[in-house]
Amino acid sequence: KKGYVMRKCCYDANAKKTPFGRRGWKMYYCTLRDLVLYLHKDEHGFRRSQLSDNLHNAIRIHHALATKATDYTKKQHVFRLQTADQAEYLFQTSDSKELCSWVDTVNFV
Ligand code: I3P
Repeated sequence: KKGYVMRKCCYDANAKKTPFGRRGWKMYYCTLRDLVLYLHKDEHGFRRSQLSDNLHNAIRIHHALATKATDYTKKQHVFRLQTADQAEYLFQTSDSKELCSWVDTVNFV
């Protein structure tokens, strides 16, 4: 699965609160491949010239959990992703269908 999403970092690994200044929303082209969510600035992230940003923005989703973020009311169609290493992110998708699709894909991959 792939597509544009907005992402906000809430907690870094080991449940360490993401520092102020790195908690903003940012748009990424998100690709789920081999149990890794790759976040690229556009669709061309797997080109050789852009491969280095793969490493910085890859989220391993083995033993991760995605849930609809019904408690987050500032934006619509948002899900929360909790990873095995206790990081936490919010992702905003384009509509309710995309929201379900991302949540199911992450949880049942
Ligand atoms: C964050 C940015 C986020 C905001 C977050 C800010 O600032 O304004 O949009 O989250 O609030 O810290 P920065 O870009 O400097 O990191 P919301 O959109 O959810 O309000 P937070 O600290 O309450 O998470």
